[in-house]
Order: sequence, then structure tokens, then C-alpha cells
Amino acid sequence: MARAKISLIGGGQIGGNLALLAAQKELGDVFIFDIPKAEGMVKGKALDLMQLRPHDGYDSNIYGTSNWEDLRDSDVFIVTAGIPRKPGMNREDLLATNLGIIKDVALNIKKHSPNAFVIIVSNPLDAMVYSFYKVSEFKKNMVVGMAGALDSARFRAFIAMEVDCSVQDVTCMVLGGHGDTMVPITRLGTVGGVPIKSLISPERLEEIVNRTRFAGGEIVKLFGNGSAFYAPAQSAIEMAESYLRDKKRVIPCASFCEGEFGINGYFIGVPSVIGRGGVEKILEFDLQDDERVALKNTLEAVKKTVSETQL
Ligand code: A3D
Repeated sequence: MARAKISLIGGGQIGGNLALLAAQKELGDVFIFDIPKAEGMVKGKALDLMQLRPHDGYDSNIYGTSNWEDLRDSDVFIVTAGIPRKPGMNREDLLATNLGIIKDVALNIKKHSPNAFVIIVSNPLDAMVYSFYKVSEFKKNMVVGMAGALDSARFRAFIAMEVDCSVQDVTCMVLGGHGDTMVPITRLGTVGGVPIKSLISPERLEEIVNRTRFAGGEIVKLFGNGSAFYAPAQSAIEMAESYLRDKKRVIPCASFCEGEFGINGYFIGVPSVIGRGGVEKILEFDLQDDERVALKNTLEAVKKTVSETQL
């Protein structure tokens, strides 16, 4: 059986880590793509990763390129092309620059790999994934945005830090857009099956929810230049792995809704089953009134950013 071909569009901070994780998990051969000006950088990263192979013993090949032809017939694309945030910027401030980039990327992916599964990471996420979908005209199940996986991982990490327990036993999900209006569903969070609401006071839980909402910004401020990359990379790899290995993991991600949770015609963070069919289904459940209001609020924020893409 041929190895899967994984193409990473953008070989910056997240792109480099995606390559490392994809190779270490032997998901397939990895192509790191960037603009011609950055071709030396991605070729260098690829070579460095090839030389890491004897330590880890993985057999994936890693290539760097700025030639779309090399990406022909890829199985999966993970798109991080664009610029990241600087302190004081919100994700929407990236819209104009990253929109131009995503349109170019969408047309090239459509031309070279029309059957691929595409995971968008570039910000502002909800608008980027929507633009990619519209320009590429891919089927809705083959395009997805990475955000909920990261937001949920951040929420889980903070809960584990608070309870002082293994993060493995913390289950929580964050729905909605990838911005300050995201919706952590605290009601369904558990630690080893015990509801988090029985372990953490409402006031403290509210602080944790707020830290989760602004977790990306907290890191941007600490870095001073650029945004988080380790956890974002791992979140996208989890989604790629679920597709390539048909694991059917349930991952909160920005999927195209057609009536689910009362949302129509937008990509928004919802619990999604990812398997060989791409986003195979969305797991819908009854929301409480406050959650419904919060989801409506986040949808308005997504609609506003999407409307600015003028597609
Ligand atoms: P960075 O290290 O700057 O890498 C971006 C790369 O994209 C650079 O190497 C650029 O040269 C490259 N690039 C620019 N234009 C093109 C193009 N047309 N084709 C191919 N490559 C191009 O940024 P990063 O890796 O830290 O972040 C990448 C993106 O992910 C940014 O938009 C971030 O805001 C976003 N991000 C999203 C999340 C989510 O949870 C959704 C989290 C963290 C970062």
C-alpha cells in the first residue's frame, strides 16, 4: 500500500512542528511547502527532520518545496500559511493579508489534489475555512477548521492544573467560533467521570473559562512576536490522524453546519466525527438556554468576520 502523502502549506512555527509530529507518528511522507522566498528554510527543516529519523526510527520521508507540482495527489493538507498575531492584535486583524493567501492556496489545492482532506489552521479561522470552502468548491465533509481541538485542550489543561490530576482523565469540550466568544460547555466537563462542577467552585470555574477564552492571547503576549505553535500543531495532527487511520475520533472542530444546533451555512466549532469520509457526522445534543444564547452570540461573531471576506 502506498504511503499517505501529507502536505503542509506554510512551513513556519506550526508547519515545522506539524512535520515533526506527522513524521514521528509515521502518518505518511511529509511535504513542507512555503513561498519561494522561504524555500531554503523549509528545505532546511525537512533535511533536519530527515536526520532526526535515526534517533526516532521513523521511516517517513520529509521534503521541503515551493513547487505546487510536488504536492500533486496529496491525501491531506494542513494549511497554516499566513501571518500570525502580534501583541495587541486580535485574530480578525489578520483577515486582509491571510484572505488573499487562502484564496491562492484553495485554487492550487483544487488544481493539484481535488480529492484531499483539508484542515485549515490560518486565522481568523472561521473566515479562513469558509473562504477556502467557497473558493475550492470542495465537498463540505472534506474541509474542516482546527480550533475546537485546541480550545478544548487548553480548557482540559487548565482543569487538570486546577484539580491536580492527570490531564488524560479530563473531558471537556469547547464549541463555537475560535475567538473570545467561544463556548466552553462546563456542564459536560468531567474528571474521571466526576462532573467538574462538583470539584471546582463556580467562581473559580468562571476564571478558568475566561483564561481558556484568552489563552491564545496570553501566549502571544508572552512571546512578544508570533502565536502558540506546539499545541496548535498537535491538535491538527490529531485530526489528520483520525482521517488517515479512520479512527472516527470525536473532535470539536469547525465543521460546516446545515441545521445542526440551529446553525445553517457556516463553519463553527461542533463535536465532529472524523474518519475516512472526512467529517462523517456532527454529534448534536440538546443545549441549555444559556448555552444556546452563547452559541448564538458566537455565531454572530463568526457571521461578522465571514461577511468581511466579501465572497
Ligand atoms: P508563521 O511561523 O509566520 O508561519 C506562517 C508561514 O506561512 C510562513 O513561513 C510564511 O512564509 C508562510 N506563507 C505565507 N504566505 C504563504 C503562501 N501564500 N503559501 C505558503 N506559505 C505561505 O506562523 P505560525 O505557524 O505561527 O501560524 C500560522 C497561522 O496559524 C497564523 O495565521 C496563526 O494566526 C494561525 N494559528 C491558528 C491557531 C488556531 O487555533 C486556529 C492557533 C495558532 C496559530
